[in-house]
Amino acid sequence: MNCENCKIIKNIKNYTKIDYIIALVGNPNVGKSTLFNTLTGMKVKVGNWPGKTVSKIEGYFEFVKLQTNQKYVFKIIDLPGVYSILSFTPEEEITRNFLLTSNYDICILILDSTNLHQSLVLALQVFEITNNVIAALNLIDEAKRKGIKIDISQLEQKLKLPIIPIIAQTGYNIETLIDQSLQVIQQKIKSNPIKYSLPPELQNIVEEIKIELIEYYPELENNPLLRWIILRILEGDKLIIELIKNKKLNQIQISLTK
Ligand SMILES: Nc1nc2c(ncn2[C@@H]2O[C@H](COP(=O)(O)OP(=O)(O)OP(=O)(O)O)[C@@H](O)[C@H]2O)c(=O)[nH]1
Ligand SMILES: [Mg+2]
Repeated sequence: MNCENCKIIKNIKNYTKIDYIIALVGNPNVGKSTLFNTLTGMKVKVGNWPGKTVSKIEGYFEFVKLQTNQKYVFKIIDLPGVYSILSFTPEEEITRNFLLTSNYDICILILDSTNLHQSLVLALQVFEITNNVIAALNLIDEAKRKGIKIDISQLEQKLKLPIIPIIAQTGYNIETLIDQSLQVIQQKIKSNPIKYSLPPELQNIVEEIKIELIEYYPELENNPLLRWIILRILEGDKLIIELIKNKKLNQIQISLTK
């Protein structure tokens, strides 16, 4: 899977068009800004506090496939670190609203090798709203130091998406990460991440609400996010409820259907 013939060019200035947009998503402190800086050559603050990213930051880089001399300009967006996208904190709101309403070609989900459990809580929530996703397993140097071993191919089979081990700090394997992202964007590799199943009691409630909701809002019937929308209504999610009431749910990019 290595991409020896791929090159990343940072600090690009004279580009005429952007080919693809990447959104970086992950828990706080997993190395999103470090990866962003390694790819773009920018110097966004990294570290836990006070370097914490609380707004979205944009940068650019070029990806070149040396054998064919194909070149692609990428825009990359460093989103605030979040533990969930249920939209309770300002950071969660920025990240969640970006994933729902903005235009991006792929979401790179940064997983922390040293705290995989916490990373996967967020991952399952991201998989609910987009299929255009690839995972970067970061901090593999730290995991190795701590004696943590991760069976990547088993994790890939379980989550049903490509997972690329990287070290954002040194740039190890980042060409492969971008090459694989490109292949997912161009649909040469399929990413169809798992969706969690609901307990039967909750599933029944969702089905009941679905019938009533469609009666009032028939346009929702074939919306691939319908289950997710109903779960958000049950939680009292203000943004979603407002969008439904004002019949503005079409503002949400339904990237599950892309
Ligand atoms: N050893 C090691 N350290 C890393 C790696 N990637 C990032 N770090 C370090 O991890 C810390 C957090 O990195 P950031 O890039 O600020 O993390 P972030 O995900 O942007 O954090 P928030 O903006 O708070 O969400 C920094 O001290 C980085 O230097 C890596 O691959 N290996
Ligand atoms: Mg950051």
